[in-house]
Amino acid sequence: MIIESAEVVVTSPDRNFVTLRVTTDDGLVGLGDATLNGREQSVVAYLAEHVAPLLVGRDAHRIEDTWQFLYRGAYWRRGPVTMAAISAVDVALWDLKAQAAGMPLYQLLGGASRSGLLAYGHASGPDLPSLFDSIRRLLAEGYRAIRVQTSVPGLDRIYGIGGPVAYEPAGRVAAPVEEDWDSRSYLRHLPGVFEAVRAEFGPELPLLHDVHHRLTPIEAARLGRALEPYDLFWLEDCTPAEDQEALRLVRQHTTTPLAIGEVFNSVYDYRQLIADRLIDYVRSAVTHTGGITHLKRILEYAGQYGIKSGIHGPTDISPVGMAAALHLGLAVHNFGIQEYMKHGARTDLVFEQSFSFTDGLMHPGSSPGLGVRLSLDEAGKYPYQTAYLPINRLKDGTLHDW
Ligand code: KDG
Ligand code: MG
Repeated sequence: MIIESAEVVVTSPDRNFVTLRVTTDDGLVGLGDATLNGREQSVVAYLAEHVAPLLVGRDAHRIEDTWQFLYRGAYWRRGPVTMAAISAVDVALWDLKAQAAGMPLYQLLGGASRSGLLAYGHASGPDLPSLFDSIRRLLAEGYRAIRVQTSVPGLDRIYGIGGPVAYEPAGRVAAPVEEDWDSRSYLRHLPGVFEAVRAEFGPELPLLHDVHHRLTPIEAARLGRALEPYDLFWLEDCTPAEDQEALRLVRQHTTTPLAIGEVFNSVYDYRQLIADRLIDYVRSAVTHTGGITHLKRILEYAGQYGIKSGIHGPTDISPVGMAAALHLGLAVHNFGIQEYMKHGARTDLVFEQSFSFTDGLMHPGSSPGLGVRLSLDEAGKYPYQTAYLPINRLKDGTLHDW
């Protein structure tokens, strides 16, 4: 199974996606998701200029060797752009190998460890009535676990809050939108929101919350403790993720489970967090952490410490990346939960998918490989559009984590 071509396809049906399309001499096509939200073109260039020419003529079966070749061979190891590019190659090769074997990919990863993957959806609203409506809509769609985000009185625009429909992380804008932040207002407001949600929806529903890296360690510790009565499934990204030591301080003060890692791209980002049991869930995306090969290693390492998966799955993970997450999640022993934000109708026409969402559980399907096909005709209708994630400023204009 020799690689004949590796082509990068950029399309923007409902948002930007970058897909690597690897074709072999036996006529198989493997797909990998290389989308890096708001920095898409950097991965396009990395793949097209530096990686695709090296893939042509290689044996597509040699997944581990290709991974090491791209990781070690670059000299400049790790980093989001490099690791997103390696992820795309890795997932495309797994897709090809499983297609060649005539099996859904999870079979090559050890087979199914469960019959379905518990998925959580995103509820949000500017006030309690609209937040409750958003939660009810997700429950009606079948979700059995819900992330709860809400506006904060006194702050005009904050990240991750949708209107009647789900929010989209990046705007199609020429420059980042500036949003507002004030940690004291947020810390005062949030516990009351969870108290109201528990009072309305009862004690059983798993509830999650994402802080988006916005608190100092001691503020995060205080929040974790204040939310303990509401029994969160997890508190995500409570402090800036690059500071692993910060989680130790949070951990000393609260038993609220902690999740982190959507901005990580290597096992080295997790080493202290896992070995010292400072977190409960690994939030990496297959698409940003070196693909199935590397995220599987991270999860196996985490599993030794009782830490589970919580693979990243917002809309900037394409259906290709989502399928990869589902195959891996179905196979690993220490699955925790899968994030699932549905894509728009145009995206579903560009990417034909075999994965399903039924009664709150996801399944990658039984098609050979990843089970996703890319329609070049549909993709060609939607050229790249400049898009950026927002930035966050305090009231005095200081740039803040978001
Ligand atoms: O690209 C950034 C988004 O994927 C991210 O902000 C979404 O925090 C997020 C989440 O947990 O899904
Ligand atoms: Mg997050």
